[in-house]
Amino acid sequence: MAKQLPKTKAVNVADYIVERLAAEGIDHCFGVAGDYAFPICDAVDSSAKVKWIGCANELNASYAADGYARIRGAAMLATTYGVGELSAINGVMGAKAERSLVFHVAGMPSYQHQRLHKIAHHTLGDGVFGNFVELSAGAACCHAVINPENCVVEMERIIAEARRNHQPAYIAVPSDYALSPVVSADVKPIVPRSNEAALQKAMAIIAKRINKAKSIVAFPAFTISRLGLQKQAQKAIEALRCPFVTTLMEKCVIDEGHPQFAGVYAGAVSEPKTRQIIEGADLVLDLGGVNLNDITTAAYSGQLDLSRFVTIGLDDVRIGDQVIANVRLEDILSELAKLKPSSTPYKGKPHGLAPVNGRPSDKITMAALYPRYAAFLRAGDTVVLETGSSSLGVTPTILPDGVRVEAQVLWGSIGWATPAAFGVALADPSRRTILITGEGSHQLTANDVGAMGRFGANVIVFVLNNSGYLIERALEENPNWTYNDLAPWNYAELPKALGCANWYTARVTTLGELDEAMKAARAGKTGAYIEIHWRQNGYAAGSRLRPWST
Ligand SMILES: Cc1ncc(C[n+]2csc(CCOP(=O)(O)OP(=O)(O)O)c2C)c(N)n1
Ligand SMILES: [Mg+2]
Repeated sequence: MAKQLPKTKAVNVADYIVERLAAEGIDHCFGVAGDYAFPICDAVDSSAKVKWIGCANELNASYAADGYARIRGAAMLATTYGVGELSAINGVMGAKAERSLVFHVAGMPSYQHQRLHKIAHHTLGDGVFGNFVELSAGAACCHAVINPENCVVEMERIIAEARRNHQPAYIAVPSDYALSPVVSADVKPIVPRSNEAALQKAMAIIAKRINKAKSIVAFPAFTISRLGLQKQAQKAIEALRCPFVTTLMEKCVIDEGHPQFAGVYAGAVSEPKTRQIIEGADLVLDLGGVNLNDITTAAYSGQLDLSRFVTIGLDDVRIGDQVIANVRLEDILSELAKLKPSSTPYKGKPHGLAPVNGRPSDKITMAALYPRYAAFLRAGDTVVLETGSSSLGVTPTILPDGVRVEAQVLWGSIGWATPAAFGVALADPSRRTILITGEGSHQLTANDVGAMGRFGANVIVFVLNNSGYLIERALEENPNWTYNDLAPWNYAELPKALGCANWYTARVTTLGELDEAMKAARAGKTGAYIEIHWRQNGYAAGSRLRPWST
């Protein structure tokens, strides 16, 4: 259905922007208010379509918007000039790295004051007003400084460009222009589409490569879930009948119980069979542009031959040195789904869940914790994983079908997962959101557990309290550097202090207590917060030791 643009008659710029973003399927706006942004905040607060979600700070708001965008396809973030938008840059830049579409709307000082070079608060006191636009624009794939005349046209341009790249867009709005009536313009929404001839050309080359290949493997990328193309990717892979392999960034993008699933590829630390399937394949069909970074390849180990790749990006297809532009990933997937190769479908060995082990009186070990997470999770859950030992431990664990996983593997900014889980929970309340975080990461952004309570986001939070930055201790020759220590918070008391009414909370040290707490958390209708206490007697140093797996 064609998108309806908002009516422009007697509408001010701020209202128009909010209405236009609502038409992109956005019904929440994460942010922190500020005077330059008041017109934007007012427009959201008075909108029947978009709800204001005040966060504790702009960094949290940007992470929450990223989480929301991953589920809904796009999100809105509102900040004030300089002090607000700069605090959000890490989160917006992470969204850019990880291809999550956040519309970052920032209120600027008025055009009047800009024109007169006034010395104003939240500036460097130099009468210059372009300093921060450049910085915030650097965290986006496109940007616009809005005025009443360009508003309608510029909004279409940046929405189309942000959709094409699936990355953030930055929209700066001077506070007086925000309140001026928008000037109408005759434009239509631009929907990114494949060029038909380019699509046919790309498909002919791909089909030829498929027919020639003795062995094919599909490599669905994280972008598949960012764009909401999981079903289309699965259909394509089923039509291809080949095995598929994922990296840590695509954990559970298609169910791990799928018969064609051939395991998680992580360079030299992959299962030998998984490694052989992908490294030995004649043709690797990269669906969406996999990110072969140091984390996903376990420090660039393994031997992937990139000359055997056909890479289907969001907007182009690359085969060796040949690039075919203007071809959309979703169109290639639906073309692939029509193929009928003659081979029998690949059928891997079933990947079952690890058995739950240990006695109720036993202290919690990581070897006993991960199978418990897997047993706890069920279809319809979305798990948000934080960077640190937890994500390294959970990602190799097979999880049940129907579980969705979100992690920030490439950008890896600790503190991301707590607000991201909040955004994920608001984006789809029909699913249960589970946050798994280390306590060190949690300390960066834990204040927005309060926002979870305030806005009824019933997240189940697991905080692993292991006395500091365990992952860093493991990477260091000296595990006892004091910079890996933390203030010893009473984590399980946070929800109460942060105003989360009736949340279930527990602090557990034995497996029996953990099992009880998991049961109670699952049964509850409110949020839940479980602090898992884990201690090791002395820390083993050296990256070859993996304390998170014992
Ligand atoms: C914003 C940011 N600052 C610093 C780091 C470096 N860093 C990576 S993991 C980590 C420690 C995580 O500790 P915790 O959350 O307690 O997890 P653990 O490994 O102890 O389970 C740090 C400081 C980072 N990735 N991001
Ligand atoms: Mg820790």
